[in-house]
Amino acid sequence: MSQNHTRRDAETALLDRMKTTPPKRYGVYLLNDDYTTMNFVVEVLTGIFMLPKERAVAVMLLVHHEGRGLCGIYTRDIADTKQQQVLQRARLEGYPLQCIVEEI
Ligand code: TYC
Repeated sequence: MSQNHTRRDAETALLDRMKTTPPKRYGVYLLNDDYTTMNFVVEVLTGIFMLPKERAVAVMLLVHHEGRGLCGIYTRDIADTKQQQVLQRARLEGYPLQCIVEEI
């Protein structure tokens, strides 16, 4: 019984915190390299980050010229999933494309 109480108290405290504390946000970035094709990067940006074609081309060119570029901002789990999707798709196609997650 007292164990149940303790667990319930902990759950209530967690729910209270979730109500009042916004989740941390994480940016997912693509990094430039010399081998991944521009077309593949645009496909990643439209297919995984759901950017419209024109924005995907703009982000791809930003990465190409500046070395890195922000693809989207998410909670931790979604950012990590997007990163894994990018890396898996790139490796399947034989590209060295790199993708990183950083807390904003
Ligand atoms: N630099 C690559 C090329 O000239 C294109 C590229 C853009 C690669 C963005 C990776 O994240 C990247 N083919």
